[in-house]
Amino acid sequence: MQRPKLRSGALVAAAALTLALGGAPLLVTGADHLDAPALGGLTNANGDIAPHSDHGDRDINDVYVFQGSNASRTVLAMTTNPAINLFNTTFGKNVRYAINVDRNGDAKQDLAYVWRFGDPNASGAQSYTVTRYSGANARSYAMGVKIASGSTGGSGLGTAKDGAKVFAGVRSDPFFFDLTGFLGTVLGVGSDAFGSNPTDFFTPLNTNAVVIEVPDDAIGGTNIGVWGTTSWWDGSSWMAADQMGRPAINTVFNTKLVDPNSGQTKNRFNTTPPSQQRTAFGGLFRTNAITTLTNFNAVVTNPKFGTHCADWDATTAGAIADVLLPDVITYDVTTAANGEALNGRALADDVIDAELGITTNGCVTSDGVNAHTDYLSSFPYLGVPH
Ligand SMILES: [Ca+2]
Ligand SMILES: [Ca+2]
Ligand SMILES: [Ca+2]
Repeated sequence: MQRPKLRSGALVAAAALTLALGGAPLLVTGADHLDAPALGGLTNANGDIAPHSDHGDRDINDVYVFQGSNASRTVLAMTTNPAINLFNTTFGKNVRYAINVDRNGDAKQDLAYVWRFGDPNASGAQSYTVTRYSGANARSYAMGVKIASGSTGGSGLGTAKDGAKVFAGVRSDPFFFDLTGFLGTVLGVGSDAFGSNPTDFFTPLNTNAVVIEVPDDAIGGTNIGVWGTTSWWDGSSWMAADQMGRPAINTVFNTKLVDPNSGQTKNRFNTTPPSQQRTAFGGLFRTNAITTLTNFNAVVTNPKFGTHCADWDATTAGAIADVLLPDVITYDVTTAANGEALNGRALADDVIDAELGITTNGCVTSDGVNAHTDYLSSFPYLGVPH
């Protein structure tokens, strides 16, 4: 397989995405792009690969939390719907997009910012609102306060109360990863390999994004946990759709390498509250993480990952699993984020390198690609769309 030339056109890019997704049970789509069958997922009923989904508007790609350009402010961001410049889709009118905050370490929401969207107008722009829920309402959405409204057209910036800044609309996808190199090295797919002219698959791709920046006081805690959730209205009730904190947890640890029902497990992971992720379904998610960590280097075929490298012992793997579950981003809001050190996640943090190191017991510590160069120094921080 030739290295995809994404800039040569949307059709080629879509084909490349299809090829890239085709052979990969691990880390396939990056962080959490289309990570489960219920989101449209990677495969259809025939087992064919589907790089795009009718439910992509419910799919969370990545979640970020970091210090604003003013150190007394905190930024929460979530990207949704991958490769949107290839498929020209919008936010879901029937979807709630929530960024959740836990203030007391129990992995249950104490604060949530929820975006809702209207129908696209003739030019594709959508009106939006942002509602702030706190306390028990952050879990039930029973009663909230509308703090902002705006449109995805133009700048995407909204009008906000209480010193907040808000954004919703299309941005350059901040995520970076040598996807084809990973596929070649780990799975023997194609002719690319890690360390061989590393190329960032995500450089030309756009994504939808919601971003909010608030004074630290509005967060209401110092050491917090952050994760994103989406839910959709099925006509009679709200259904949980996607969920993620740290990148690629569902993608890396709930795979067919360790779980014969990995599709069902991925759906369950996305709909199990973080506070129950260690114990739900008989501890399945924790077991899968441990099994992956104790077998990863041995089961992948490339010698770099194979017998040359030892896997984690079970005790250490259990300790790592208990750090990674519940799947929330832990962050001290008084500090600059450092995703590699599991403290928040800034746009440029090389979380994939960190995750490669963790998963391979230090055997592979980089995919060879670095952060994008199009991040902004001020709100909304994510780069302008391609
Ligand atoms: Ca996802
Ligand atoms: Ca809590
Ligand atoms: Ca990297």
